[in-house]
Amino acid sequence: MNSIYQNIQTSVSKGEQLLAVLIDPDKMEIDNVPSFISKLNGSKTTHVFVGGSTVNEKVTDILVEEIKKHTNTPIVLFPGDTNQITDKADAILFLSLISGRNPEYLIGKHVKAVSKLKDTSLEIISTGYILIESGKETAVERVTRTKPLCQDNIQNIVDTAKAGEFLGMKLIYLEAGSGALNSVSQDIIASVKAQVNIPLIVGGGIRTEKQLEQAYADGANMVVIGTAFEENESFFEYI
Ligand code: 1GP
Repeated sequence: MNSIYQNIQTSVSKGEQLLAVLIDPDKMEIDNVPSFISKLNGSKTTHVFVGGSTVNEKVTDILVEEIKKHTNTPIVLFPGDTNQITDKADAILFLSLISGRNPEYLIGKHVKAVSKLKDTSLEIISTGYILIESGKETAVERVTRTKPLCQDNIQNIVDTAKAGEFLGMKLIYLEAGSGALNSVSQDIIASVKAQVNIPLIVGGGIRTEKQLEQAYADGANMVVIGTAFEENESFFEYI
């Protein structure tokens, strides 16, 4: 069976556009999962991401189990902390917050995760996670106690992404933060795409079909959307 990462690489080589719908366990009622996932199944969603900044123990496990009952779409953990690791998902983004300088989010949490991960069959996908300033303080900034990179210093963002690639990371994720006022700019996406040779994920503050199409046109291989679906499930009809 092809791995999720290999499938992403194949899609990228064919120029296919990938869409991940982010489900935050803190915001999704279990009873709402069947109807939400049935809309997701009828859309062009390619991946389900599950994760949040602050989620209580076991909640992710129960949610992923329920989602799995209703879809064959790959479920990828996008964890804010080690308590969101569950074997019921298919893969995990092993995120290192390379925009920040908090050792806990660069390597500390990862060491703590190993005892959990070694008992799972999760596919582990090393991901360089880059938080970019977006007009207001986001949960990622608050929880990780790191500062996002300035939108104006594009060279610094490109160099950070390139350093992630040189470190052997498999994906770069440009993150404006959930509910961001300003999504990652066109210049940033295009500049990173031009310099980096691994698949590029972009998320945060993307709320319209036009923004989604623009992000692909600028070079995003995968776009992540959470808030727009949380606020209005009929957004599935437009994608
Ligand atoms: C957040 O990039 C994701 O980590 C999605 O952001 O909720 O703003 O779509 P939104």
